[in-house]
Amino acid sequence: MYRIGVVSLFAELIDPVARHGVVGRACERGLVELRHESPRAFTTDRHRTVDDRPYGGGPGMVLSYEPMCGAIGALRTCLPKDSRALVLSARGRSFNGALARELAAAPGLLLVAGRYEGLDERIIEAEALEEVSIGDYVLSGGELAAAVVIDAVARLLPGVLGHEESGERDSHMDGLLGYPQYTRPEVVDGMAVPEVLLGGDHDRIRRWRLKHALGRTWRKRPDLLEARVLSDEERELLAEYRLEAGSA
Ligand code: 9WO
Repeated sequence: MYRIGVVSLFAELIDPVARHGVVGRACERGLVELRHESPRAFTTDRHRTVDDRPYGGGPGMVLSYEPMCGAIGALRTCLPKDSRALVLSARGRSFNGALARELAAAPGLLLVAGRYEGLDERIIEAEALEEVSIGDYVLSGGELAAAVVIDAVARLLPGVLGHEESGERDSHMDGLLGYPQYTRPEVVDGMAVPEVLLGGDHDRIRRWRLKHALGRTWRKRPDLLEARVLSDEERELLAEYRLEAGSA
């Protein structure tokens, strides 16, 4: 079982991740366990205070050390040793497929989602949290970023994606953008499904899908192609795509 612990102020943004779709089914099947702790549960004052004004002045509030470290410590007791511990932050390491695979290979995962102006820096130091960003923008909090990481990592865990859900994706299409998908009706508003997909020639369909995955990647994310060694077949299919697109 892959154990995930999340510290945040808003469980209502995290819990739904464990109730729906691929992650929900993985939790039901006991492949993934998702636990949440709020720093509010680790406050000692009457008002259950979790934040305070920043030293040095400035706008907003900062999440305080003791409640956050209390929540982190409580989750660490439920997580395997050597679990990765991340704080979701716009200034962090970019989250991508490689990092998702690294996290999926760990024994467990602790995610800390901040709010307001952020966490007291000593939390990050004392808990040796790795800062991770899902993109160059500022959100209202780290919870939605945590949900993204949970979903991307859970899909990579053994047994989570069934054969049909993985769509029999050929592993060699990994690292490429997806190919076009179609479903019924065969013709709608004068637009027909490509005839190759209507037949039963599986190798012809595979080649068509690979060609369009390569072509789309070339158009929209050429950087992904640069990072990839193309097979002879892939080079030939991409050349064919570019010829048809008039950009050879
Ligand atoms: C709040 C704020 C208020 C007034 C002026 C500037 C301000 N900056 C912030 C801010 O950055 N708050 C962060 C909210 C504190 C940490 C949690 N939050 C967060 C995480 N926003 N965006 C992310 C995030 C996480 C992962 N990947 C991209 C963005």
